[in-house]
Amino acid sequence: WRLNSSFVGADAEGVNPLHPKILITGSLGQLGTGLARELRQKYGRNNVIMSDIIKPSKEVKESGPYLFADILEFKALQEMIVTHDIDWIIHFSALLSAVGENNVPLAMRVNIEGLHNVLELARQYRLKLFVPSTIGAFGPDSPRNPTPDMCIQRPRTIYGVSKVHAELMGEYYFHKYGLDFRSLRFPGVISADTHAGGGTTDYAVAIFHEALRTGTFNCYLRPDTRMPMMYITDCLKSVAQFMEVPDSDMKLRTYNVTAMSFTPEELAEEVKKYVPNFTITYNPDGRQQIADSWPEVFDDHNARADWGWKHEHDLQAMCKIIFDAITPMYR
Ligand code: AKB
Repeated sequence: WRLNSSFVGADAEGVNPLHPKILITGSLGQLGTGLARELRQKYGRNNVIMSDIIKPSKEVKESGPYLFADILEFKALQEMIVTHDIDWIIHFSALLSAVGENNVPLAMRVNIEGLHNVLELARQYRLKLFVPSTIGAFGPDSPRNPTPDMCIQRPRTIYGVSKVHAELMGEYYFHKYGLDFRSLRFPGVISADTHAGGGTTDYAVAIFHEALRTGTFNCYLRPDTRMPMMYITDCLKSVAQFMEVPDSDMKLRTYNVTAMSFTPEELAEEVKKYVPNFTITYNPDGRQQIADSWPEVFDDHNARADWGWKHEHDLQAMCKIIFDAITPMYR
């Protein structure tokens, strides 16, 4: 990434606070399509541009603007920001925990170099920047139950290290340059219609379709592995809400948010209510070690107190919504 000093001081005059123009990077991952839908409802279809390096489906193409954007190409991103008059970046491009461990050099490029590019562009063009963080930003030395916003963060995955780096860099840019950097630390996010892809919490996404398709599920974690989780609708709502929080209400730039905590065993019990003959087996692999270093219960009381964060779905409500939605697909 390169600094282009001629743009330092460029400002975002003319930003319409009611209709900001938003660029979502890595938008074909688990969260991008849903967030684009939510933000387009609020700010207008053409004000939210989805981007990624993969070919979009017909539905994505028809839903609103979509552009090719490689997070590693500074100039191309710069051109996109100028041409499309971008006010906010939602930076979703990242390799998740398990897949990152399998390709550390790529994770460093995407998660660290990519972040440097958007940080610098956000500074130069005075954009509001959201970068998700994660329970993976904590490690074996952090308190695990509960894990507060402020505590030791010494993660042991490249994903976690890159997210701590993002938190620190974003906060540094906020203090040094006044960049409007915002970050939420998400737990495992559970969705039924989008794939997670490469995470440690993904068993809780895969289990629903597997249960209906085969009646069984082979879990890569031990039955008692407790991790914080959240239904995707709550997650997307937290981002949309957080982007609008006035500066004066934000005591932190990076907040924990969560909804529930459960183990594979507890989730399997819930699944059995909808798939009575369901059976689960446990074959822990390398992801167990990652999960064992992560929070079991997340403390998000600061988000609740400072800007009114409130989840809607607990384990029971989430399972009902998911099974109601996907069971007809298997009849
Ligand atoms: C992962 O498991 O890597 C992600 C996360 C918790 O950030 N879902």
